[in-house]
Amino acid sequence: MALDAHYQKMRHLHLRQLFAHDSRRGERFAAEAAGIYLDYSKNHVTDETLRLLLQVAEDCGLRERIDAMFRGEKINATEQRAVLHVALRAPKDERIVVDGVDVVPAVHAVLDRMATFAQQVRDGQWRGYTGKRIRHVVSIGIGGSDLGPVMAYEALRYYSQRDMSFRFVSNVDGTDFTEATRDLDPEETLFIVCSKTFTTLETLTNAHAARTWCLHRLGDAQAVRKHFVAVSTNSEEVTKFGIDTSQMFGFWDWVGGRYSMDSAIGLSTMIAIGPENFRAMLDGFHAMDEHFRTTPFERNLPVLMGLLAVWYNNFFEAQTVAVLPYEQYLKRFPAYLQQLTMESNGKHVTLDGDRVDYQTGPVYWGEPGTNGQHSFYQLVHQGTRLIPCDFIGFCQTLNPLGHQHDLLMANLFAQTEALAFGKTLDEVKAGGTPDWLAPHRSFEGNRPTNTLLAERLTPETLGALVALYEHSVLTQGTIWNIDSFDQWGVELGKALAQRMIPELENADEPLPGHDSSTSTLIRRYRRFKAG
Ligand code: G6Q
Repeated sequence: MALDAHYQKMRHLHLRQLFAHDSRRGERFAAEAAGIYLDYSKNHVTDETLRLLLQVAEDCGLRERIDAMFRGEKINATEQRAVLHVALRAPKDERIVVDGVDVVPAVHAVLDRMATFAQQVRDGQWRGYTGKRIRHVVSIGIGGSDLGPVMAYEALRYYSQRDMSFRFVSNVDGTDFTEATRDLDPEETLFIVCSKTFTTLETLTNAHAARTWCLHRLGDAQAVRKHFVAVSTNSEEVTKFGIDTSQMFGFWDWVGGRYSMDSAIGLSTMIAIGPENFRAMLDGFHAMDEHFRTTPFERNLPVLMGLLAVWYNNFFEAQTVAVLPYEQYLKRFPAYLQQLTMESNGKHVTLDGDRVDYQTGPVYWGEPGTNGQHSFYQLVHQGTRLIPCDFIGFCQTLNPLGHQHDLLMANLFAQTEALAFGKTLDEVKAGGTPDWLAPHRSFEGNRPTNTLLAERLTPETLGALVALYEHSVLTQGTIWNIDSFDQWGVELGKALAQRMIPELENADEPLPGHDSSTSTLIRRYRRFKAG
């Protein structure tokens, strides 16, 4: 393949050479959309690389797949479902048809109901069972029904209603629920139980714990009506739990868990930042959707980022991608992206059911800057592995404090510069470092980075940023010919634990069929669990 031959040439080229060769490289290898500026010049690419990568995108049918997704076709083949998170942010006058039904009116009907409810909670019209104002919102969910809301709340905390507190409970570890609620007054607490299926062990267990906690204080089962709402696609299970469907906010099977933070799963976000800001976030998502759908691939941010990820993954054999936001509010963004990227593209079978003979999704990880600089950046700068990094920064801070924002951004720009250009042995020696120490103090550089720069962290920017990664994931998955929208590995975990629970709870021998390691561990756990 032409890209293989091209890679053989590129692998010997240093970023220093690429920049020396073209004084306008920094301006040329950049693109902008929906308020996000992407500088991808510090990557191992030339015009020829891009031409070849874009050709791969064409050959793999990326155009057709994008169009199929926006048309509501069932591109989640293994679950036979449409993939329509883009419909969640479609304006009212758009038409997106699934199985003969335009889904846009239903999306807006739910958004309107959410807005009414969110407003009632925010302004104190919705009161607890004893008449007290709701001051605390606890969202219970896990995976796709948790990571998005947590990330969005943290990211947009600046815009949140400050006289309310927002907590998130996900882990079945009782510590999570206990710590989240220990200082809360049940009379002032609203639980939002978020579960697409409403059968997930962790969420249902925590929801029952919440119910007990609430009723223990409020006494009357009627109180549930004032202190619990549900977000789900499964009205039957919601009713069984004891939440009236009039207090349920729905969504649809064409919204994947990890693509659902802008559906009703985002109810806690809407209560925190208000309906207007929530709609602004949806506008940001939509602006990036439109960019992705309509812009030629050579200027298309998600396509470019997706192709770069493929380039490093499949040619440079990079195993991971680091995401490094220089913005404290985005501290949970890497965790959110881990699910989005790794649950989507952690697949080893093609859409046709064959085992792949190439690498698919890389490991995503990261921490906010500048903290990471004082820990793992060492390996990024001087380790033996190639780790492409996405740096994310904003020109304006939401919290001006002296000149701290300049300090923050100086660090971001300096890191990407150092990673690309390094410091040669000669430069180090010229600075007076003795010969024996110079190898330790020199930096090869040539480490690739993307820089994403936006004006200011707003609900719109956050929406655009998330959509950017969502569509980059689709781009990568299309080239690898995998289903980015199923998650059979997660389903396996759900089934396995269910089978084992009784074995831990009763005193009999572990059931036959376990390996010797697992049965020994079960026996040991049972022996010591009573303390
Ligand atoms: C996401 C996954 C998974 C899911 C959770 C929670 O894409 O499917 O993370 O979101 O397992 O599932 P429920 O929302 O059904 O409780």
